[in-house]
Amino acid sequence: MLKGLGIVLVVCALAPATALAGDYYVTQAGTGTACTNSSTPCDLATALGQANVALGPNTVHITGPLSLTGLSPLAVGNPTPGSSVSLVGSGSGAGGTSLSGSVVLGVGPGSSVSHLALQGSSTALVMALGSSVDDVVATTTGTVSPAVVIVGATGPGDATISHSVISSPMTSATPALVTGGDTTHRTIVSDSRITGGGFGVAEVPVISPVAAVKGAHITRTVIDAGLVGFAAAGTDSSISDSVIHVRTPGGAGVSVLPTLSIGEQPHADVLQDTIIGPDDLGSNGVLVQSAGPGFRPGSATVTGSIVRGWDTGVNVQPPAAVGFASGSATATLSDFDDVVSGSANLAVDPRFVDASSEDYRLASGSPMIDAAGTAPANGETDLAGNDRVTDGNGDGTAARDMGAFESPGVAPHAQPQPPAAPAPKKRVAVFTLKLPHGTLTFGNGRIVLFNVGCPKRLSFGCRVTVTLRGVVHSSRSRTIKLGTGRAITFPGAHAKVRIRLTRKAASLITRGKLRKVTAQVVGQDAAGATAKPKRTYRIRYRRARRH
Ligand SMILES: [Ca+2]
Repeated sequence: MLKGLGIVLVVCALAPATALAGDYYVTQAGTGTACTNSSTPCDLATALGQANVALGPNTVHITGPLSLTGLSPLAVGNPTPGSSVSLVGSGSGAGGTSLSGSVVLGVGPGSSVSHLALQGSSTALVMALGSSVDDVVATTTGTVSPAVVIVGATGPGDATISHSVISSPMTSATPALVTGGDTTHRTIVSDSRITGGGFGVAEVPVISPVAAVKGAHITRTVIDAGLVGFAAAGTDSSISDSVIHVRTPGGAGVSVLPTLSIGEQPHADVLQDTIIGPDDLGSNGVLVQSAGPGFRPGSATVTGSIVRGWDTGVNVQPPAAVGFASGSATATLSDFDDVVSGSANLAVDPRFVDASSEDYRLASGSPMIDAAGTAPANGETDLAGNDRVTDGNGDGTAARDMGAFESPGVAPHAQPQPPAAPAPKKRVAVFTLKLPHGTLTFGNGRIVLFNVGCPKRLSFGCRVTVTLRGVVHSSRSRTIKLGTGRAITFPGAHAKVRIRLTRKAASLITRGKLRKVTAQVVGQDAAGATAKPKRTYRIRYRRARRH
Protein backbone atom coordinates (compact mmCIF):
# COMPACT_ATOMS: atom_id res chain seq x y z
CA MET A 1 0.00 0.00 0.00
CA LEU A 2 2.96 2.30 0.46
CA LYS A 3 3.41 2.32 -3.30
CA GLY A 4 0.61 4.87 -3.26
CA LEU A 5 2.97 7.45 -1.85
CA GLY A 6 4.62 7.60 -5.24
CA ILE A 7 1.54 9.14 -6.76
CA VAL A 8 1.77 12.31 -4.74
CA LEU A 9 5.48 12.58 -5.25
CA VAL A 10 4.98 12.41 -9.01
CA VAL A 11 2.64 15.35 -8.78
CA CYS A 12 5.19 17.42 -6.95
CA ALA A 13 7.86 16.70 -9.52
CA LEU A 14 5.94 18.12 -12.43
CA ALA A 15 7.46 21.29 -13.87
CA PRO A 16 5.37 24.47 -13.68
CA ALA A 17 3.76 25.49 -16.96
CA THR A 18 2.15 28.62 -18.23
CA ALA A 19 -1.43 27.41 -18.78
CA LEU A 20 -4.17 29.66 -17.42
CA ALA A 21 -6.38 28.77 -14.49
CA GLY A 22 -9.93 27.82 -15.12
CA ASP A 23 -11.85 25.13 -16.92
CA TYR A 24 -10.33 22.27 -18.88
CA TYR A 25 -12.23 19.89 -21.13
CA VAL A 26 -11.88 16.20 -21.94
CA THR A 27 -13.79 13.87 -24.23
CA GLN A 28 -13.24 10.30 -25.36
CA ALA A 29 -12.04 11.55 -28.76
CA GLY A 30 -10.30 14.68 -27.48
CA THR A 31 -6.95 15.34 -29.16
CA GLY A 32 -6.43 19.06 -28.71
CA THR A 33 -3.66 20.74 -26.81
CA ALA A 34 -5.51 23.90 -25.73
CA CYS A 35 -7.63 22.12 -23.17
CA THR A 36 -9.17 25.33 -21.86
CA ASN A 37 -11.22 25.55 -25.00
CA SER A 38 -14.30 23.33 -24.86
CA SER A 39 -14.57 23.31 -28.62
CA THR A 40 -11.19 21.57 -28.92
CA PRO A 41 -11.19 19.15 -25.96
CA CYS A 42 -8.14 17.18 -24.93
CA ASP A 43 -7.46 13.67 -23.80
CA LEU A 44 -7.47 13.17 -20.03
CA ALA A 45 -3.71 13.00 -19.49
CA THR A 46 -3.09 16.22 -21.41
CA ALA A 47 -5.84 18.13 -19.62
CA LEU A 48 -4.67 16.99 -16.19
CA GLY A 49 -1.08 17.81 -17.12
CA GLN A 50 -2.09 21.41 -17.84
CA ALA A 51 -4.52 21.85 -14.97
CA ASN A 52 -2.16 20.37 -12.39
CA VAL A 53 0.47 23.05 -12.89
CA ALA A 54 -1.70 26.12 -13.50
CA LEU A 55 -2.65 28.53 -10.75
CA GLY A 56 -6.14 27.60 -9.81
CA PRO A 57 -8.56 26.58 -8.73
CA ASN A 58 -9.03 24.54 -11.90
CA THR A 59 -11.72 22.15 -13.03
CA VAL A 60 -11.24 19.34 -15.51
CA HIS A 61 -14.58 18.42 -17.08
CA ILE A 62 -15.13 15.08 -18.74
CA THR A 63 -18.06 15.50 -21.10
CA GLY A 64 -19.90 12.52 -22.49
CA PRO A 65 -19.11 8.87 -21.83
CA LEU A 66 -15.44 8.14 -21.47
CA SER A 67 -13.73 4.79 -21.00
CA LEU A 68 -9.98 4.45 -20.68
CA THR A 69 -8.13 1.24 -19.90
CA GLY A 70 -4.54 0.40 -19.10
CA LEU A 71 -3.84 3.77 -17.51
CA SER A 72 -0.57 4.38 -15.78
CA PRO A 73 -1.13 6.39 -12.60
CA LEU A 74 -2.73 9.75 -13.27
CA ALA A 75 -2.27 12.58 -10.78
CA VAL A 76 -5.01 15.07 -9.92
CA GLY A 77 -3.65 18.27 -8.42
CA ASN A 78 -0.29 19.72 -7.60
CA PRO A 79 0.40 21.42 -4.29
CA THR A 80 3.52 23.20 -5.48
CA PRO A 81 1.96 26.27 -7.16
CA GLY A 82 -0.90 26.42 -4.65
CA SER A 83 -3.52 25.42 -7.14
CA SER A 84 -6.22 22.82 -6.77
CA VAL A 85 -7.85 20.63 -9.39
CA SER A 86 -11.36 19.25 -9.46
CA LEU A 87 -11.74 16.33 -11.82
CA VAL A 88 -15.43 15.96 -12.67
CA GLY A 89 -16.49 12.88 -14.60
CA SER A 90 -19.69 12.37 -16.51
CA GLY A 91 -21.09 9.82 -14.03
CA SER A 92 -20.02 6.84 -11.93
CA GLY A 93 -22.51 4.41 -13.48
CA ALA A 94 -22.99 2.85 -16.89
CA GLY A 95 -22.49 5.34 -19.69
CA GLY A 96 -20.38 7.61 -17.48
CA THR A 97 -16.67 7.86 -16.96
CA SER A 98 -14.76 4.63 -16.41
CA LEU A 99 -11.00 4.48 -15.89
CA SER A 100 -9.08 1.29 -15.26
CA GLY A 101 -5.48 0.20 -14.98
CA SER A 102 -2.95 -0.45 -12.26
CA VAL A 103 -2.95 2.40 -9.73
CA VAL A 104 -5.48 4.56 -11.50
CA LEU A 105 -5.70 7.96 -9.79
CA GLY A 106 -3.77 9.84 -7.15
CA VAL A 107 -5.46 12.92 -5.69
CA GLY A 108 -3.27 15.62 -4.17
CA PRO A 109 -3.99 17.88 -1.19
CA GLY A 110 -6.79 20.34 -1.86
CA SER A 111 -7.95 18.54 -4.99
CA SER A 112 -11.02 16.46 -5.65
CA VAL A 113 -12.54 13.80 -7.90
CA SER A 114 -16.23 13.23 -8.53
CA HIS A 115 -18.73 11.39 -10.70
CA LEU A 116 -16.60 8.61 -12.14
CA ALA A 117 -15.69 4.94 -11.77
CA LEU A 118 -12.19 3.58 -11.17
CA GLN A 119 -11.10 -0.01 -11.40
CA GLY A 120 -7.59 -1.00 -10.45
CA SER A 121 -5.78 -4.29 -10.74
CA SER A 122 -4.15 -3.14 -7.51
CA THR A 123 -5.14 0.07 -5.71
CA ALA A 124 -7.67 2.14 -7.64
CA LEU A 125 -7.43 5.43 -5.77
CA VAL A 126 -4.77 7.05 -3.60
CA MET A 127 -5.89 10.15 -1.70
CA ALA A 128 -3.76 12.67 0.17
CA LEU A 129 -4.96 14.22 3.41
CA GLY A 130 -6.88 17.31 2.36
CA SER A 131 -8.34 15.74 -0.77
CA SER A 132 -11.92 14.66 -1.37
CA VAL A 133 -14.00 12.36 -3.55
CA ASP A 134 -17.75 12.31 -4.15
CA ASP A 135 -19.84 9.88 -6.19
CA VAL A 136 -16.88 7.70 -7.03
CA VAL A 137 -16.95 3.94 -7.53
CA ALA A 138 -13.47 2.62 -6.69
CA THR A 139 -12.87 -1.09 -7.17
CA THR A 140 -9.83 -3.28 -7.03
CA THR A 141 -9.83 -6.65 -8.75
CA GLY A 142 -6.69 -7.71 -6.91
CA THR A 143 -6.55 -9.45 -3.55
CA VAL A 144 -3.36 -7.99 -2.10
CA SER A 145 -3.99 -4.24 -2.23
CA PRO A 146 -6.67 -1.98 -0.78
CA ALA A 147 -9.09 -0.41 -3.23
CA VAL A 148 -8.55 3.05 -1.69
CA VAL A 149 -5.69 4.34 0.48
CA ILE A 150 -5.33 7.66 2.29
CA VAL A 151 -1.71 8.80 2.52
CA GLY A 152 0.17 11.79 3.84
CA ALA A 153 1.85 12.41 7.17
CA THR A 154 0.35 15.89 7.60
CA GLY A 155 -2.75 17.87 6.46
CA PRO A 156 -3.61 20.35 5.07
CA GLY A 157 -7.11 19.07 5.81
CA ASP A 158 -9.33 16.06 6.27
CA ALA A 159 -9.66 13.45 3.57
CA THR A 160 -13.35 13.10 2.75
CA ILE A 161 -15.23 10.35 0.93
CA SER A 162 -18.95 10.79 0.27
CA HIS A 163 -21.66 9.06 -1.75
CA SER A 164 -19.13 6.55 -2.98
CA VAL A 165 -18.68 2.80 -3.37
CA ILE A 166 -15.39 1.15 -2.42
CA SER A 167 -14.91 -2.55 -2.96
CA SER A 168 -12.37 -5.33 -3.04
CA PRO A 169 -12.99 -9.03 -3.66
CA MET A 170 -14.32 -11.12 -0.78
CA THR A 171 -11.25 -13.32 -1.32
CA SER A 172 -9.00 -10.38 -0.45
CA ALA A 173 -7.19 -10.41 2.88
CA THR A 174 -6.51 -6.68 3.02
CA PRO A 175 -8.81 -3.77 3.88
CA ALA A 176 -10.93 -2.26 1.13
CA LEU A 177 -10.22 1.20 2.55
CA VAL A 178 -7.14 2.19 4.54
CA THR A 179 -7.76 5.51 6.23
CA GLY A 180 -5.22 8.09 7.31
CA GLY A 181 -4.86 11.04 9.60
CA ASP A 182 -2.49 13.19 11.57
CA THR A 183 -2.68 15.00 14.89
CA THR A 184 -5.37 17.39 13.63
CA HIS A 185 -6.82 15.82 10.48
CA ARG A 186 -8.70 12.64 9.83
CA THR A 187 -10.58 10.60 7.23
CA ILE A 188 -14.31 11.29 6.98
CA VAL A 189 -16.58 8.79 5.21
CA SER A 190 -20.29 9.40 4.72
CA ASP A 191 -23.23 7.99 2.76
CA SER A 192 -21.09 5.30 1.17
CA ARG A 193 -20.81 1.56 0.75
CA ILE A 194 -17.64 -0.39 1.45
CA THR A 195 -17.13 -4.06 0.65
CA GLY A 196 -13.98 -5.92 1.57
CA GLY A 197 -12.91 -9.50 2.00
CA GLY A 198 -10.57 -9.09 4.92
CA PHE A 199 -11.50 -5.74 6.42
CA GLY A 200 -14.00 -3.12 5.38
CA VAL A 201 -12.16 -0.14 6.81
CA ALA A 202 -8.87 -0.16 8.65
CA GLU A 203 -6.96 2.61 10.32
CA VAL A 204 -3.22 2.27 10.36
CA PRO A 205 -2.17 1.86 13.99
CA VAL A 206 0.38 4.17 15.50
CA ILE A 207 3.58 2.27 14.85
CA SER A 208 5.91 5.23 14.88
CA PRO A 209 6.45 7.78 17.64
CA VAL A 210 3.45 9.97 16.87
CA ALA A 211 1.65 11.47 19.82
CA ALA A 212 -1.85 11.01 18.44
CA VAL A 213 -3.53 10.28 15.14
CA LYS A 214 -7.12 11.34 14.64
CA GLY A 215 -9.43 8.44 13.97
CA ALA A 216 -11.75 8.07 11.02
CA HIS A 217 -15.34 9.27 11.29
CA ILE A 218 -17.72 7.04 9.38
CA THR A 219 -21.41 7.84 9.13
CA ARG A 220 -24.44 6.56 7.18
CA THR A 221 -22.32 3.91 5.51
CA VAL A 222 -22.78 0.20 4.85
CA ILE A 223 -19.71 -1.95 5.46
CA ASP A 224 -19.90 -5.50 4.17
CA ALA A 225 -16.77 -7.30 5.26
CA GLY A 226 -15.30 -10.75 5.45
CA LEU A 227 -13.41 -10.66 8.73
CA VAL A 228 -13.57 -7.22 10.39
CA GLY A 229 -15.92 -4.34 9.59
CA PHE A 230 -13.96 -1.45 11.09
CA ALA A 231 -10.50 -1.81 12.60
CA ALA A 232 -10.01 1.36 14.65
CA ALA A 233 -6.72 2.71 15.95
CA GLY A 234 -7.21 6.49 16.11
CA THR A 235 -7.70 8.50 19.27
CA ASP A 236 -11.34 9.33 18.50
CA SER A 237 -12.58 6.98 15.80
CA SER A 238 -16.32 6.77 15.31
CA ILE A 239 -18.91 4.97 13.27
CA SER A 240 -22.52 6.11 13.43
CA ASP A 241 -25.86 5.52 11.72
CA SER A 242 -24.23 2.69 9.79
CA VAL A 243 -24.64 -1.02 9.09
CA ILE A 244 -21.74 -3.43 9.48
CA HIS A 245 -22.20 -6.96 8.21
CA VAL A 246 -19.40 -9.44 8.82
CA ARG A 247 -19.53 -12.89 7.23
CA THR A 248 -16.44 -14.85 8.26
CA PRO A 249 -16.37 -17.10 11.36
CA GLY A 250 -14.32 -15.60 14.14
CA GLY A 251 -14.80 -12.10 12.79
CA ALA A 252 -15.53 -8.80 14.53
CA GLY A 253 -17.79 -5.88 13.73
CA VAL A 254 -15.57 -3.21 15.26
CA SER A 255 -12.10 -4.07 16.50
CA VAL A 256 -10.13 -1.51 18.52
CA LEU A 257 -6.43 -2.10 17.97
CA PRO A 258 -3.65 -1.42 20.47
CA THR A 259 -1.17 1.31 19.64
CA LEU A 260 2.27 2.24 20.84
CA SER A 261 2.12 3.40 24.44
CA ILE A 262 3.78 6.68 23.47
CA GLY A 263 0.55 7.76 21.78
CA GLU A 264 -2.83 8.64 23.20
CA GLN A 265 -5.18 5.80 23.91
CA PRO A 266 -7.09 4.59 20.85
CA HIS A 267 -10.85 4.89 21.19
CA ALA A 268 -13.86 4.05 19.06
CA ASP A 269 -17.40 5.40 19.42
CA VAL A 270 -20.04 3.02 18.09
CA LEU A 271 -23.21 5.08 17.85
CA GLN A 272 -26.60 4.16 16.40
CA ASP A 273 -25.26 1.29 14.33
CA THR A 274 -26.62 -2.09 13.31
CA ILE A 275 -23.81 -4.64 13.53
CA ILE A 276 -24.61 -8.10 12.21
CA GLY A 277 -22.30 -11.05 12.68
CA PRO A 278 -21.83 -14.61 11.39
CA ASP A 279 -23.34 -16.08 14.57
CA ASP A 280 -20.49 -18.44 15.24
CA LEU A 281 -18.21 -19.28 18.12
CA GLY A 282 -15.45 -16.76 18.76
CA SER A 283 -16.99 -13.84 16.91
CA ASN A 284 -17.23 -10.44 18.60
CA GLY A 285 -19.58 -7.57 17.85
CA VAL A 286 -17.21 -5.02 19.37
CA LEU A 287 -13.73 -6.21 20.33
CA VAL A 288 -11.14 -4.25 22.32
CA GLN A 289 -7.89 -6.09 21.82
CA SER A 290 -5.40 -6.54 24.62
CA ALA A 291 -1.98 -4.94 24.23
CA GLY A 292 1.47 -6.39 24.64
CA PRO A 293 4.43 -4.74 26.36
CA GLY A 294 5.10 -1.27 24.97
CA PHE A 295 1.60 -0.97 23.54
CA ARG A 296 -1.55 0.58 24.93
CA PRO A 297 -4.96 -1.09 24.72
CA GLY A 298 -7.89 0.96 23.51
CA SER A 299 -11.43 1.61 24.64
CA ALA A 300 -14.87 1.58 23.05
CA THR A 301 -18.31 2.98 23.78
CA VAL A 302 -21.39 1.39 22.27
CA THR A 303 -24.56 3.49 22.31
CA GLY A 304 -27.98 3.06 20.72
CA SER A 305 -26.85 0.14 18.58
CA ILE A 306 -28.16 -3.28 17.59
CA VAL A 307 -25.38 -5.85 17.85
CA ARG A 308 -26.72 -9.25 16.83
CA GLY A 309 -25.33 -12.52 15.53
CA TRP A 310 -22.20 -12.59 17.66
CA ASP A 311 -20.77 -15.05 20.12
CA THR A 312 -19.92 -12.08 22.34
CA GLY A 313 -21.58 -8.68 21.94
CA VAL A 314 -18.84 -6.61 23.57
CA ASN A 315 -15.55 -8.33 24.27
CA VAL A 316 -12.79 -6.63 26.20
CA GLN A 317 -10.12 -9.17 25.43
CA PRO A 318 -8.39 -10.56 28.50
CA PRO A 319 -4.60 -10.29 28.47
CA ALA A 320 -3.47 -12.51 25.61
CA ALA A 321 -0.26 -13.43 27.42
CA VAL A 322 1.81 -12.55 30.46
CA GLY A 323 2.60 -8.84 30.40
CA PHE A 324 -0.41 -7.93 28.27
CA ALA A 325 -2.97 -5.36 29.37
CA SER A 326 -6.69 -5.15 28.69
CA GLY A 327 -8.64 -2.12 27.51
CA SER A 328 -12.18 -1.13 28.42
CA ALA A 329 -15.65 -0.77 26.96
CA THR A 330 -19.07 0.52 27.95
CA ALA A 331 -22.43 -0.18 26.39
CA THR A 332 -25.70 1.71 26.85
CA LEU A 333 -29.13 1.78 25.23
CA SER A 334 -28.18 -1.08 22.91
CA ASP A 335 -29.52 -4.51 21.97
CA PHE A 336 -27.42 -7.66 22.02
CA ASP A 337 -27.91 -11.41 21.66
CA ASP A 338 -27.30 -11.60 25.38
CA VAL A 339 -27.73 -8.70 27.74
CA VAL A 340 -24.49 -6.80 28.16
CA SER A 341 -23.89 -5.03 31.43
CA GLY A 342 -24.40 -1.31 31.24
CA SER A 343 -27.33 1.05 31.25
CA ALA A 344 -30.62 0.22 29.55
CA ASN A 345 -29.31 -2.54 27.32
CA LEU A 346 -31.70 -5.13 25.88
CA ALA A 347 -31.58 -8.70 24.66
CA VAL A 348 -34.80 -8.92 22.70
CA ASP A 349 -35.51 -9.74 19.07
CA PRO A 350 -35.08 -6.42 17.24
CA ARG A 351 -37.64 -7.53 14.67
CA PHE A 352 -35.98 -6.46 11.45
CA VAL A 353 -38.14 -6.09 8.36
CA ASP A 354 -36.42 -9.09 6.74
CA ALA A 355 -33.07 -10.17 8.13
CA SER A 356 -32.87 -13.09 5.68
CA SER A 357 -32.65 -10.63 2.80
CA GLU A 358 -30.47 -8.27 4.88
CA ASP A 359 -33.14 -5.64 5.29
CA TYR A 360 -32.33 -4.34 8.75
CA ARG A 361 -34.97 -1.65 8.96
CA LEU A 362 -37.26 -2.05 11.95
CA ALA A 363 -40.62 -3.74 11.52
CA SER A 364 -43.70 -2.07 12.94
CA GLY A 365 -43.87 -2.67 16.66
CA SER A 366 -40.16 -3.45 17.00
CA PRO A 367 -38.96 -3.06 20.60
CA MET A 368 -36.02 -1.05 19.19
CA ILE A 369 -38.34 1.84 18.34
CA ASP A 370 -37.83 4.81 20.65
CA ALA A 371 -35.60 2.66 22.89
CA ALA A 372 -32.32 4.57 22.50
CA GLY A 373 -33.06 7.69 24.52
CA THR A 374 -33.94 11.24 23.67
CA ALA A 375 -30.46 12.62 23.05
CA PRO A 376 -30.14 14.71 19.88
CA ALA A 377 -29.28 12.85 16.69
CA ASN A 378 -25.71 12.72 15.35
CA GLY A 379 -26.88 14.01 12.01
CA GLU A 380 -30.20 14.99 10.57
CA THR A 381 -30.99 11.60 9.08
CA ASP A 382 -30.59 7.88 9.55
CA LEU A 383 -28.91 5.54 7.07
CA ALA A 384 -31.93 5.62 4.77
CA GLY A 385 -32.11 9.42 4.79
CA ASN A 386 -35.15 9.57 7.07
CA ASP A 387 -35.48 12.04 9.91
CA ARG A 388 -33.53 10.72 12.86
CA VAL A 389 -35.38 11.43 16.07
CA THR A 390 -39.09 10.62 15.74
CA ASP A 391 -41.89 9.52 18.01
CA GLY A 392 -42.20 6.04 16.57
CA ASN A 393 -44.44 4.54 19.24
CA GLY A 394 -46.96 7.35 19.57
CA ASP A 395 -46.31 8.08 23.22
CA GLY A 396 -45.88 11.77 22.54
CA THR A 397 -42.09 11.78 23.01
CA ALA A 398 -39.59 11.73 20.16
CA ALA A 399 -36.76 9.32 20.92
CA ARG A 400 -33.99 7.60 18.99
CA ASP A 401 -34.52 4.09 17.71
CA MET A 402 -31.73 1.61 18.28
CA GLY A 403 -29.69 0.79 15.20
CA ALA A 404 -29.01 2.51 11.90
CA PHE A 405 -32.62 3.01 10.88
CA GLU A 406 -35.27 5.25 12.43
CA SER A 407 -38.91 4.36 12.12
CA PRO A 408 -41.26 7.08 10.91
CA GLY A 409 -43.06 9.13 13.51
CA VAL A 410 -46.65 8.36 14.31
CA ALA A 411 -49.37 10.60 15.72
CA PRO A 412 -49.57 10.42 19.49
CA HIS A 413 -52.17 7.96 20.66
CA ALA A 414 -55.30 9.52 22.08
CA GLN A 415 -55.37 9.36 25.84
CA PRO A 416 -57.82 6.66 26.88
CA GLN A 417 -61.02 8.09 28.26
CA PRO A 418 -62.08 6.74 31.62
CA PRO A 419 -65.29 4.77 31.39
CA ALA A 420 -68.33 6.65 32.55
CA ALA A 421 -69.20 4.04 35.11
CA PRO A 422 -66.33 1.59 35.54
CA ALA A 423 -67.39 -1.78 36.73
CA PRO A 424 -65.67 -2.64 39.99
CA LYS A 425 -64.17 -5.79 38.55
CA LYS A 426 -62.24 -3.72 35.97
CA ARG A 427 -60.38 -1.79 38.63
CA VAL A 428 -56.97 -3.05 39.44
CA ALA A 429 -54.23 -2.73 41.92
CA VAL A 430 -50.68 -2.55 40.56
CA PHE A 431 -47.78 -3.86 42.52
CA THR A 432 -44.25 -3.08 41.45
CA LEU A 433 -41.87 -5.82 42.33
CA LYS A 434 -38.17 -5.84 41.97
CA LEU A 435 -35.83 -8.71 41.40
CA PRO A 436 -33.07 -9.09 43.94
CA HIS A 437 -29.77 -7.53 43.06
CA GLY A 438 -27.36 -9.78 41.32
CA THR A 439 -26.98 -11.40 37.98
CA LEU A 440 -28.82 -14.37 36.65
CA THR A 441 -27.19 -16.16 33.74
CA PHE A 442 -28.10 -19.27 31.82
CA GLY A 443 -25.44 -20.96 29.82
CA ASN A 444 -27.32 -23.44 27.72
CA GLY A 445 -30.87 -22.27 27.31
CA ARG A 446 -31.83 -21.49 23.74
CA ILE A 447 -35.10 -19.90 24.66
CA VAL A 448 -35.50 -18.02 27.87
CA LEU A 449 -38.89 -17.79 29.45
CA PHE A 450 -39.88 -15.64 32.35
CA ASN A 451 -42.55 -17.23 34.45
CA VAL A 452 -44.25 -15.19 37.07
CA GLY A 453 -46.07 -17.55 39.27
CA CYS A 454 -49.45 -16.10 39.88
CA PRO A 455 -50.79 -18.36 42.60
CA LYS A 456 -53.55 -20.58 41.39
CA ARG A 457 -55.95 -18.96 43.77
CA LEU A 458 -55.36 -15.66 41.98
CA SER A 459 -55.27 -16.99 38.43
CA PHE A 460 -58.73 -15.64 37.78
CA GLY A 461 -57.53 -12.10 38.03
CA CYS A 462 -53.83 -12.08 37.30
CA ARG A 463 -52.16 -10.30 34.42
CA VAL A 464 -48.40 -10.32 34.32
CA THR A 465 -46.19 -7.56 33.04
CA VAL A 466 -42.42 -7.82 33.07
CA THR A 467 -40.49 -4.63 32.45
CA LEU A 468 -36.91 -5.40 31.59
CA ARG A 469 -34.70 -2.42 30.95
CA GLY A 470 -37.48 -0.17 29.90
CA VAL A 471 -39.22 -2.64 27.58
CA VAL A 472 -42.56 -3.91 28.73
CA HIS A 473 -43.52 -7.51 28.12
CA SER A 474 -47.11 -8.23 28.94
CA SER A 475 -49.14 -11.38 28.83
CA ARG A 476 -52.37 -12.81 30.09
CA SER A 477 -50.65 -16.15 30.25
CA ARG A 478 -48.14 -16.97 32.89
CA THR A 479 -45.25 -17.28 30.48
CA ILE A 480 -43.45 -14.41 28.80
CA LYS A 481 -40.82 -15.02 26.17
CA LEU A 482 -38.06 -12.50 26.57
CA GLY A 483 -35.47 -13.53 24.07
CA THR A 484 -33.30 -16.21 22.57
CA GLY A 485 -29.63 -16.94 22.76
CA ARG A 486 -27.00 -19.02 24.34
CA ALA A 487 -27.16 -17.08 27.52
CA ILE A 488 -29.12 -14.23 28.95
CA THR A 489 -28.33 -12.09 31.90
CA PHE A 490 -30.76 -10.18 34.04
CA PRO A 491 -29.12 -7.49 36.10
CA GLY A 492 -31.39 -7.34 39.05
CA ALA A 493 -31.38 -3.60 39.41
CA HIS A 494 -33.14 -3.17 36.09
CA ALA A 495 -35.69 -5.95 36.02
CA LYS A 496 -39.07 -5.18 37.44
CA VAL A 497 -42.14 -7.33 37.55
CA ARG A 498 -45.60 -5.93 37.70
CA ILE A 499 -48.51 -8.12 38.53
CA ARG A 500 -51.84 -6.58 37.77
CA LEU A 501 -54.62 -8.06 39.83
CA THR A 502 -58.30 -7.45 39.98
CA ARG A 503 -59.57 -5.68 43.05
CA LYS A 504 -60.98 -8.93 44.30
CA ALA A 505 -57.61 -10.59 43.97
CA ALA A 506 -55.84 -7.65 45.49
CA SER A 507 -58.10 -7.76 48.49
CA LEU A 508 -56.49 -11.03 49.39
CA ILE A 509 -53.25 -9.18 49.78
CA THR A 510 -54.59 -6.27 51.70
CA ARG A 511 -56.19 -8.73 54.02
CA GLY A 512 -52.87 -10.46 54.54
CA LYS A 513 -53.87 -13.67 52.79
CA LEU A 514 -50.93 -13.42 50.39
CA ARG A 515 -47.61 -11.86 51.20
CA LYS A 516 -45.42 -12.94 48.34
CA VAL A 517 -45.43 -14.44 44.88
CA THR A 518 -42.82 -16.34 42.97
CA ALA A 519 -40.96 -15.22 39.88
CA GLN A 520 -39.22 -17.95 38.04
CA VAL A 521 -36.95 -18.06 35.02
CA VAL A 522 -36.79 -21.23 32.99
CA GLY A 523 -34.27 -22.22 30.33
CA GLN A 524 -35.35 -24.29 27.38
CA ASP A 525 -32.86 -26.26 25.32
CA ALA A 526 -32.56 -26.32 21.55
CA ALA A 527 -34.76 -29.40 21.26
CA GLY A 528 -37.52 -27.59 23.04
CA ALA A 529 -37.33 -29.55 26.25
CA THR A 530 -37.82 -27.41 29.29
CA ALA A 531 -34.91 -27.57 31.62
CA LYS A 532 -35.34 -27.48 35.32
CA PRO A 533 -35.94 -24.03 36.64
CA LYS A 534 -32.51 -22.63 37.21
CA ARG A 535 -33.46 -20.42 40.08
CA THR A 536 -36.54 -19.30 41.82
CA TYR A 537 -36.79 -15.98 43.50
CA ARG A 538 -39.15 -15.19 46.22
CA ILE A 539 -40.28 -11.66 45.60
CA ARG A 540 -41.75 -9.45 48.20
CA TYR A 541 -43.89 -6.48 47.48
CA ARG A 542 -41.92 -3.34 47.90
CA ARG A 543 -44.87 -1.05 47.69
CA ALA A 544 -48.36 -1.05 46.42
CA ARG A 545 -50.56 1.65 45.02
CA ARG A 546 -54.02 1.71 43.66
CA HIS A 547 -54.93 2.84 40.16
CA1 LIG B 1 -37.91 7.01 17.24
